[in-house]
Amino acid sequence: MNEEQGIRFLITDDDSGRSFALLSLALVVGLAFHAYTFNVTKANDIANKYAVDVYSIDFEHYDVQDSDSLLIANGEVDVLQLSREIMGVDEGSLMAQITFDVSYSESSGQIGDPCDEVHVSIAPNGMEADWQNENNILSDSNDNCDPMTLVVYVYPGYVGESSEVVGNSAKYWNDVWTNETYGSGTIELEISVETNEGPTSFATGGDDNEEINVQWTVSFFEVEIKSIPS
Ligand SMILES: [Ca+2]
Ligand SMILES: [Ca+2]
Repeated sequence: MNEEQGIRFLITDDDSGRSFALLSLALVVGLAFHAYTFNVTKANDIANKYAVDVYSIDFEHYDVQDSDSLLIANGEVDVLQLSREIMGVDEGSLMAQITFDVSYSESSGQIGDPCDEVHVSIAPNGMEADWQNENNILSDSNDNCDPMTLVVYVYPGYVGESSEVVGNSAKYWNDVWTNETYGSGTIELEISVETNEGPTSFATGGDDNEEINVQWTVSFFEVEIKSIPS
């Protein structure tokens, strides 16, 4: 007896009224069970599907700092290079930002010798950095001995503030914040000097160079990513 025959048998049974009622009851119970299992098991599936993990992202930052002094002749250009290797930091160090503080004063020692003109610039290449960042300061010039500061943001999106993120995996967020590519390569600071001679320069051999001091500060960070229990 197949299912169809079974149903027909029940319906066409002598006591068809009661059998039909039993069949209807069976169908109702079956549907109710189906609805129950759907609602309970599917609700869990749906909840799991849309449950999102929350992660805390914490940064710790440290600076590496040093300075150089360059004597640059009139009309000459000198280049200061900086890289992880030159700084002596680990290849995997995560670099956030580089700052060059450039300062000078007339170093000829001649009375009345005015400040020279100094131009500093960073070419947006050589190092993998956030060159499109609008807060970068890539060039400046002065002829009044005022200090100048150039800044390059290296790791895109890094502001150094702890945050909580929703979704994805711990590995995903770890990959986002441990990309060692940023900061790889060598950054070059170009410095050029045009001297302005003083009134007594002709008698003392002239003002044919300038001493430029560059202090560089490189900010690095470490990241810790933790899953926040829901
Ligand atoms: Ca001068
Ligand atoms: Ca000078």
